[in-house]
Amino acid sequence: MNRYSIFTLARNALSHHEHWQRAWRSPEPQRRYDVVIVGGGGHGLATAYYLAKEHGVRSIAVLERGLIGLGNSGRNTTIVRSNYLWDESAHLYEHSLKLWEGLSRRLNFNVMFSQRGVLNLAHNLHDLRELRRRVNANRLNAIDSDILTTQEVQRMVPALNCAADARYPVLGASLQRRGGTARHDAVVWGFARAADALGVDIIQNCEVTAIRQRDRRVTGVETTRGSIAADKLGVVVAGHASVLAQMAEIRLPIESHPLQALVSEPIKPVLDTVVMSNAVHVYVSQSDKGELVIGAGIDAYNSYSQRGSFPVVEASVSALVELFPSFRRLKMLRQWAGIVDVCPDASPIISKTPVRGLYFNCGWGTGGFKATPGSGHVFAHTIARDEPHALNAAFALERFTTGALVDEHGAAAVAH
Ligand code: FAD
Ligand code: PYC
Repeated sequence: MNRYSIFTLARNALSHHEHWQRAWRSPEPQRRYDVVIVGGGGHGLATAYYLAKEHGVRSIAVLERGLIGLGNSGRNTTIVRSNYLWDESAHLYEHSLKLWEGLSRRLNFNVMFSQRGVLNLAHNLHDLRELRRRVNANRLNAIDSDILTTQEVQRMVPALNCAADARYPVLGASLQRRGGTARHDAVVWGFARAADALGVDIIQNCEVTAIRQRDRRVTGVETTRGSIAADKLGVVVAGHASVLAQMAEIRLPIESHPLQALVSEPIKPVLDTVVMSNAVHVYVSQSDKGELVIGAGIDAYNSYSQRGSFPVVEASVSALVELFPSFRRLKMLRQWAGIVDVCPDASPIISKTPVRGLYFNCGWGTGGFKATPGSGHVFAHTIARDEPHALNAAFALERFTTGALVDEHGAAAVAH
């Protein structure tokens, strides 16, 4: 912390929380920008930051229909890891994990990245074989990944029921020690502040209602705050990607589903790692506040409502208390959902489109938080150079016509 930050902190501590300097400006939209990013989640803000920082683009706006970070970026369970099966995904997510490792320093904002490790449990021989296969693939990509025995898992997570007669016996687990969690709001705020400092206009309460194009070249957008012209348009709207694509007469191979999470009342430290079970569709970690952060698989139906249905939560909590019998007595504090956009191969789309100057970044489904810095980094490259970064070339729209899918259903961690 530098001298300026110490004095600022002391002044704010004594100020009764009044007259704080805004972390980012609230400018009126200009009539024209070189690049407009639609969507003020972590991915959109990271894209704008890297466009300004690494590609020298000086005229950028991020348009957000509500307040930044209130989409999936502020609704997720914050798990970060890079242990994906296929080389293409492993390289992309590992690029992101490396950026996470220096992010607080780079943004001068504590994103509370905590490398507490991520465990994936095996409950039968097939699970174990599948995890071994992934661990071996990870190691070939120089990604840290281990298989733990039942005893090692029990030592690491004493509260987990590893008894041989458990409803879901634990035959072992994979562990990525460099994986963990980060504070989701801080990631959004950190990128917003850093992008703003580089001159990016972050415009909230500004919904894009139409995409303008001439001769299949983008010319700008219509918004609830007027028309804005742009040479290039990057769309990063998570659960609403299909809606924006339709505005440009493009059809994406995406389905939108609710994905739910919930937290318990806060308790003393009981779990210092992340535990996931793909087979029983539940995962859990403990936040710094002491709440257990619990998640489920997607709700199977398509919807744009950020709610989700009770049976999904009920099934996940039933599985959780089988795995952690002592959690039975906890009260749940709150539940919520986000809308996730899922591709047929459970991999993202980071791509140019048939409309020149129009780029889409979407389809992260249940797993895009971990990709926030990496996604922004390669998407900025794609937009600035009008060609994919080497790390996102495999994630172009063309794969749905060539058939070169990157099937990550096994590593996606949450059932869909
Ligand atoms: P968002 O944060 O949703 O941002 C998109 C923004 O676009 C929104 O703010 C929205 O308001 C805006 N927008 C939409 N339409 C318009 C429009 N017409 N005009 C202007 N703005 C518009 N991933 C992990 O890696 N680990 C996890 O543990 C994890 N857990 C999850 C748990 C839950 C319950 C959910 C819902 C998701 C989880 N995810 C997880 C997935 C992750 O949250 C997302 O992949 C990621 O946050 C997407 O970020 P984003 O910036 O693309 O989207
Ligand atoms: O992608 O690791 C993940 C994840 C965990 C919970 C939701 N997504």
